[in-house]
Amino acid sequence: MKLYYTPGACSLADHIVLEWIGKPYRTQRVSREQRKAPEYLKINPAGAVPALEHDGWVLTQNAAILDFLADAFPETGLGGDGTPKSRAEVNEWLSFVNSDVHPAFKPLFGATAYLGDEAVIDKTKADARTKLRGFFERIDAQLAGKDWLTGSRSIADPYLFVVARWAKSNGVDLSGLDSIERFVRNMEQDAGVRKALEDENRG
Ligand SMILES: N[C@@H](CCC(=O)N[C@@H](CS)C(=O)NCC(=O)O)C(=O)O
Repeated sequence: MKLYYTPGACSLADHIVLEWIGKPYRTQRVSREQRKAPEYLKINPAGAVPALEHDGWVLTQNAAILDFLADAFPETGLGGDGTPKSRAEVNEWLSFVNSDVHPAFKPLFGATAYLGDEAVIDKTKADARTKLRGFFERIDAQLAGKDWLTGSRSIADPYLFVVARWAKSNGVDLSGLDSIERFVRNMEQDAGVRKALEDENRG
């Protein structure tokens, strides 16, 4: 398996999951510029990471890749305990992070620059931070008394780790959200997380 990633991007979630699975895999770093180059557009026409290559097959879309990894290695328990209910709960939180929380960062990552008016752009950023605070409050409530989003380690957790890091580096107020702070601290101590971060920092 080969993961195409950009350091610190949402592909870090897949990188951590590959570490947790513990089977051989390779990575290829893709810079912001390389993501839009013809060579990479053949891998992912969206010009985005992550992409996963496996036996000559290319899979894109983060949720699909994480689901694939969980289903291909059920012994890891990363897709739940094998019951439909548990699988659905994992997907519930994965979907929340992938399709609600992740896109809410877009104004903070420059998606509203086309507006060309600093005051209006700042307003879209402030609105994004408010919206994200609300999302993280829901996540904090879910994590109360738990180490993992669904109670046991799953593919949703490393994605949460990624967006919590983005929140910290983009001025989203996480004050008082103690369960998220604890979750991030625990993840930072995790051997697989540390290995993935070291690999991405090294390049
Ligand atoms: N819907 C895609 C979005 C992936 C995405 O937004 N990736 C970001 C990095 S976190 C990226 O590569 N953005 C570059 C771009 O979309 O131009 C997925 O879930 O895989």
